[in-house]
Amino acid sequence: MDPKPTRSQLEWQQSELTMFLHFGVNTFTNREWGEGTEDPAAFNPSDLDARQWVQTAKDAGFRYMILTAKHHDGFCLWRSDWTNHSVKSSPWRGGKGDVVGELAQACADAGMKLGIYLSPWDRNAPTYGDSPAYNEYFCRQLTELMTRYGPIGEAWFDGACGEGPNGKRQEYDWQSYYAVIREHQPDAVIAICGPDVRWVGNEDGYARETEWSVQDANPAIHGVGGKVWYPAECDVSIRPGWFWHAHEDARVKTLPHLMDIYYRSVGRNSVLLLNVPPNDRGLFADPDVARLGEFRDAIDRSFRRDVALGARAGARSATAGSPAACAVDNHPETYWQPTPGTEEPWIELRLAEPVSVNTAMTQERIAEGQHVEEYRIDAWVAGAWQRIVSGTTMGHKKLDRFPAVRTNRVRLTIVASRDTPLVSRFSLFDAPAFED
Ligand code: FUL
Repeated sequence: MDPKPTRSQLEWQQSELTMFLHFGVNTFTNREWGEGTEDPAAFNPSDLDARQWVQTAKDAGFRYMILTAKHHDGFCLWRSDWTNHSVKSSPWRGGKGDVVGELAQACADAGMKLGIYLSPWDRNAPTYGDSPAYNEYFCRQLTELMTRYGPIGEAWFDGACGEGPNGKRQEYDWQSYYAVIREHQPDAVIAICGPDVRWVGNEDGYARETEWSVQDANPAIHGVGGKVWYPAECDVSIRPGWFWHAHEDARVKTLPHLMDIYYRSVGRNSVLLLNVPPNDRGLFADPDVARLGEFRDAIDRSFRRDVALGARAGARSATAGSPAACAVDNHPETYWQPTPGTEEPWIELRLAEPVSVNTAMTQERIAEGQHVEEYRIDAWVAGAWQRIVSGTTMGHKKLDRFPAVRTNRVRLTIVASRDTPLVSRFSLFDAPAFED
């Protein structure tokens, strides 16, 4: 079997950049994990404007925004019918406010996809630890979130639980949670403790050098064995903490750090989920907004000029209708396909004149699966081939940085592949360096 993405997984992977918003009582109590005993009156942002969040995210090129509708402390940012531990009991908007609703509206107006983080671990719910009763509570809350706010693009289930060995033990009924989402939001991807999107395994924003979207199924999550399409998501905060803290206004990650994260997440076949926490006014703080602007500008400057675009392209072998030129034509739908069975197929680009390059972008047509296991890139320098990249997986997007070379001939060789490789893009750039 050759697993392929669903339409929703494909759209999600192609979006590349997702924004995370950690916001709630912790924003006002200066904590990372609330205890569940906080007074809802603590939640009182003075100038909350979800349109500012969405506009900032959109300007920076993000396509999804995931809000912590409920974090571990159990406080709900929407008007749940099943608890009073929510915005209903806060002075914000006179107890009439709904943060999820305001964000949903701002997203709908801007063409942004909305995602929901709903923490399974709940330190406030009295039923937590009484497994069936809490599972029912969780499903009811999930149903509200999946039915009241229009289309939901992603549901995010955190695996964290800090109860410890003597704490409450809750058996989550994951399959019933998934059923609620599939029923009401069949196009949503279910992430982390979910079957559609996999946690990359760290909170630094870094994927591995070799990152397969094809994985062994987890029977508890997928209900089946064998291989499944299960792409990685890299979550990381723009600040040290997930929630806003005034003293971290001066500790927003530097541009070089963010660019390193970009290359090692988006550039390694993963989606980057970057957390930007609104402050106690209910706005993104100025340093974060400024950094996001620089981040967008840096990405644009890096990938503005693809020197391979439209280059004369030849191939060791190609199937009819899928010549090498399809990898350099700027059409994501077309691809170079070698004749099946060709050993170490390659494409070679001839540029009009020698240029300096230091970055390569390669992409597979993942709608048909992920196949490339090993590849290399060589450049013709001073009369000989010089190895500039040795890579493993490609997937949706692979970015490789290397010491600059001046060349007018570059060759991409697929050394090993699980099936016939379909290369939709081979691009070369002279990207600026970003260093602290
Ligand atoms: C973790 C949580 O415990 C953190 O507070 C944060 O929400 C992060 C994204 O996931 O598991």
